[in-house]
Amino acid sequence: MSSGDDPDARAKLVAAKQAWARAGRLLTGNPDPDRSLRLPPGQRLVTSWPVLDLGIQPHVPLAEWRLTIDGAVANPVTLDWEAFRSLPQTEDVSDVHCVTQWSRYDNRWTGVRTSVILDLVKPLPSAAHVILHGYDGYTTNLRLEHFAEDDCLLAHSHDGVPLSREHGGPVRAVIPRYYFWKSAKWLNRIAFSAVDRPGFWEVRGYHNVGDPWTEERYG
Ligand SMILES: Nc1nc2c(c(=O)[nH]1)N[C@H]1C(S)=C(S)[C@@H](COP(=O)(O)O)O[C@H]1N2
Ligand SMILES: [Mo]
Repeated sequence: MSSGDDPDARAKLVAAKQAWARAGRLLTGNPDPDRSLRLPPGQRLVTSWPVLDLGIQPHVPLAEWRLTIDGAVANPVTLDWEAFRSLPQTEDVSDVHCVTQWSRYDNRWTGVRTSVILDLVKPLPSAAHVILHGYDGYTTNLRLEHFAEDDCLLAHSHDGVPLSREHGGPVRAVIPRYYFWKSAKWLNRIAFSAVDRPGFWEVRGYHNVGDPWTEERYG
């Protein structure tokens, strides 16, 4: 569903998704707040891995890749690839749930747990929100406690293979308990904040939190 570098196609894609949000499309009205089902309401399982983004897929050579972590933290840092890879690495298997209705089970991600990042930068007591920024200009916002959950990773590999450019390599966020739009690709900045800053889709009608089991598709 990538719209390439065609700004017209890109505008149409964004408009179509905003219209879905306005119409409340895909809502089943049968929430599962206890997460008793593995497949959240209104989702269908796929085995492929669709590509979704704004149509800009930045190419970031490892030598040029940087991750800045700043804002309401005691110890802001900018990591290069070597510094990132020397942090403790973890593997975690989790499911992906995209708001456009597809879910994909058992994704084996490798990377750095967000808890490692929190230990490194030490968020100030005032920090309550986390804003993820991609190299394509995309942003998405999370509550700090959602970013901190133990299955959240800054991932560089999927099923043992380095993340492809289209799926957000060199590094993307993986926030499995929320819709996949929260999992920023081509990650280049993580900003901690006392105030919330709704991101690209959040200001265009998507829900601010995005819990798939309670169908928080649209805000
Ligand atoms: N930087 C960036 N991250 C992004 C996006 C984007 O446009 N830019 N799209 C989001 C959306 S809407 C989805 S569904 C997932 C898609 O990830 P995939 O292409 O690996 O399936 O990436 C999310 N992360
Ligand atoms: Mo999405």
